[in-house]
Amino acid sequence: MKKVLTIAGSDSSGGAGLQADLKTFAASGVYGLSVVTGVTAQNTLGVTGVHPIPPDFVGKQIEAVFDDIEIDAVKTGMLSNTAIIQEVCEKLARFSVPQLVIDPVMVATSGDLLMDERIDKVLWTFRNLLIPMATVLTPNIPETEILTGREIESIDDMKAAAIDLQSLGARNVVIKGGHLNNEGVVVDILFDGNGFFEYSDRRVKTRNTHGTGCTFAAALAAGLAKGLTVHEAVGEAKRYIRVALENSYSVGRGGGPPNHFGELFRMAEGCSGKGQE
Ligand code: PXL
Repeated sequence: MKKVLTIAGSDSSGGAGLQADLKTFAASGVYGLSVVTGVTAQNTLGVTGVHPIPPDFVGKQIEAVFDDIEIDAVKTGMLSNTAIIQEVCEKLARFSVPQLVIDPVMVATSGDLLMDERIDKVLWTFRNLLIPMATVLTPNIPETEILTGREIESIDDMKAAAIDLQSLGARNVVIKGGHLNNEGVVVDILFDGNGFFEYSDRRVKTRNTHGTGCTFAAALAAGLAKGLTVHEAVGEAKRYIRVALENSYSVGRGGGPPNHFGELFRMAEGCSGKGQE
């Protein structure tokens, strides 16, 4: 069985972060491992606290995993400050990681900041240490705007930003277009350094989108671990997230998670089959 490690934060509401990653790995038929970078106190209404793990203990977890277990792919999520990012980069450089998906998480779906440092202070480390290690970098539009300083209002803007990000050293860049206001359609783009692929899909109408970014990146890492090409793994991750959104359900009073086992549990209680409004 392929083994995929997430290096991410805990979401107490279970829809995002490492909980989303581990559920996605299980649903994708790979063995999931987790290195915890921080703990969030949150529910479907918002984040009430972020408690980063001391960087050396993040490093200790990574060492413990790699000293014993052969890992086929790694996915990173919430890395809340410069010291944690530096520690993760240092350790990942030491152990050889065949496939590395970097989800440059900074802000939760609820709009709450997931860092305990100002974003402008961690930007250098993100751009110069972390991004150059990526097999695939998976920013959404707000993250792309922060990372590139560009305003993104069109697919052409997304493509220009993808070229910028790829020139920082990421081998492939997927920019997720969900935040762009395209009537009923979501277009994601992949730039592999040579050319662009566009993935166009109808928008699933649901407010249960908490953790979709984590889930997409985790599905992508699982696909790469299983030997899919980047292009195939992006397509497969998009299909997975669509089914998860179509079968999502509300677990609290705010936006719920996608249904990570959407394919298995289409009949889940409270599940409309089309994603709840
Ligand atoms: O979706 C971004 C994200 C990443 N990691 C953690 C989160 C969230 C969003 O809520 O809680 C731990």
